[in-house]
Amino acid sequence: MSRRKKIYEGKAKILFEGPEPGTIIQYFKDDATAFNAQKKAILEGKGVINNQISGFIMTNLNAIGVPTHYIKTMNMREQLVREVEIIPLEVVCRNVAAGSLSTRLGIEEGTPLPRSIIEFYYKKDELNDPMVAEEHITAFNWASTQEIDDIMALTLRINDYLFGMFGAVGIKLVDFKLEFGRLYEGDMVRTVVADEISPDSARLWDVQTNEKMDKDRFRRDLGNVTEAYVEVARRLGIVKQSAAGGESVH
Ligand code: ADP
Ligand code: AIR
Ligand code: ASP
Repeated sequence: MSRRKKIYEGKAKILFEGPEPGTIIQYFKDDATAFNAQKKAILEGKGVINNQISGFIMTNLNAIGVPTHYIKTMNMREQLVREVEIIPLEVVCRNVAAGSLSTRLGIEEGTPLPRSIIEFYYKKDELNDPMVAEEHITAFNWASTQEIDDIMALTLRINDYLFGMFGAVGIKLVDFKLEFGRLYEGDMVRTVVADEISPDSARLWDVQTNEKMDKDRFRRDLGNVTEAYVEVARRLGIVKQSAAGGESVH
């Protein structure tokens, strides 16, 4: 396992060369970071659960015809994905006011938004991922107008699908972040969903109690972070037991 070539180590994942050209292995670490890695911790088991949740969601997206980088889950912490050229944007979709939107616009957390809102952030840690407009994206050639159109259409489809999927198990999809990449297939380039979709990259609230079941538990020192992620996986039917009963991933 350790003889594979490491391509990149990020804050939450490591990328290794995959078995075939054009593939890579995403290894999910237990590291948690927030506020651009100013706050750090190891949350035992987080990587395992995010690997399972993200694999589950990507499988479902592939099944409904939303193209993603995901090929298959290899083991508890690793998944095989297609290598893409990452478009340097963090695409955030929001249904309910929270986090930076609440801070920036003075809208109380939990206020439903009149419609789903898509925002773009320039993926640049040194700059703290600043929010940008389409004008910046096209002027600086981070993505073409066509790619922005594809990204917006895919993001809205994903939001519709995930909102329903989480809603069915009593979870409100408040907001989430997506990354997209360019998948080169011969002369063709396709825009596909990359990275991960997990409680690290989404805000998930219990519908009944509004209890947070996502990375805000870590950001805001609410405790029981991994336990909340396991509960998300349990409700989605990915793990069988509750955290207290000792989960089993299948
Ligand atoms: P970060 O780089 O922000 O610290 P991670 O620790 O999650 O984040 O590292 C994963 C990195 O892999 C991210 O930079 C992400 O953009 C990149 N990535 C995700 N999916 C793919 C893919 N299919 N091909 C190439 N790079 C990818
Ligand atoms: N996000 C943005 N950058 C990294 C991540 N994980 C996610 C957050 C939240 C949404 O994007 O986890 O679900 C909006 O974040 P914020 O901080 O802009 O309110
Ligand atoms: N993951 C990013 C970081 O490490 C941003 C965040 O989720 O707060 O800072």
